Amino acid sequence: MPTPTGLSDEIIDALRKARSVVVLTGAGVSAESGVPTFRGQEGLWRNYNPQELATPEAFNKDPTLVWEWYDWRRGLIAPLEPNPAHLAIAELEKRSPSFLLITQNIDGLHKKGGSKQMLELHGNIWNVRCVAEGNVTENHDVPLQNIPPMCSCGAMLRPHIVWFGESLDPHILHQSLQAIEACDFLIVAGTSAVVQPSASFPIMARERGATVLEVNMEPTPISSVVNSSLFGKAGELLPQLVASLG
Ligand code: BJW
Repeated sequence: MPTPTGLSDEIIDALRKARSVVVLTGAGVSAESGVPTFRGQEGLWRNYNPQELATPEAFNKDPTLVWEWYDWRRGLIAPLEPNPAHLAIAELEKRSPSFLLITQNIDGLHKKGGSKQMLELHGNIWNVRCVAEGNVTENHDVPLQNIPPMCSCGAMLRPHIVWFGESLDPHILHQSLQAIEACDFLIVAGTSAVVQPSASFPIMARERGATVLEVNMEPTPISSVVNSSLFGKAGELLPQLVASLG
């Protein structure tokens, strides 16, 4: 397998020697599996901008509309399989003395691809939460039997997903920050790096002295911060990167 163009021996060596590796992923890592990216054109549903639907205000105003959007997305995602990017990340986990995957993705494909040490920063599309009691359960119905789905207590269920303006799970955020502060190599793959707080993770890791490598189709706001950027498909570059470790 060829070494990715633009990847220096120094970066490969730093990854080989790293004691603690963190990978931060975004929607671009699932794009080659067929999951529409959040900000790409193919993610549009009935001409709604996802940023208008992924808010507590949108859900409070029209839970049926928001659930119809999620029902559509669950139907899209259900038959999809992990791609070589997911598999390369799972392989890197096996080779690293200490490893954490922090994903912004809600599609569950990393787990399907074999990743184990993993935090889902923005939740999971297959989990639902009771709006009254707050308890989280798995729901794999495709399509949903009722929209909106209801809890046995009589209250409505909502997707267990972090929407704009909502706080991340403090425990997951704390664990993520600890790993970012302790890592010596961070790979940031397939994210536009505009959503906080995860957009700050590469900056924090750089400030702590970690080597930061970006993998994306195009430059992002963090391209000027990282040690190196590889531009191309994550499903091609990440397997090449892992293979180059020998
Ligand atoms: C490929 C590829 C291939 C394609 N190979 N690459 C500080 C300043 C300003 C604002 C804020 C701030 N702190 C908080 C905020 C507000 C807000 C925020 O960040 N807004 C910004 C947009 C400005 N953040 C929040 O509200 C967060 N909450 C929070 O911080 O609470 C405290 C607080 C609140 C308010 C104010 C201050 C503090 C919560 C954020 C939750 C985000 N949730 C979402 C929606 C989930 C719903 C759902 O999906 O159903 O999560 S937003 C959406 O963006 C989704 C994603 O996980 C997330 C990141 O997107 P991602 O993954 O980067 O995808 P894309 O589509 O943007 O990019 C894809 C990339 O892949 C592109 O770069 C392509 O080039 C690339 N690509 N194919 C490699 N094959």
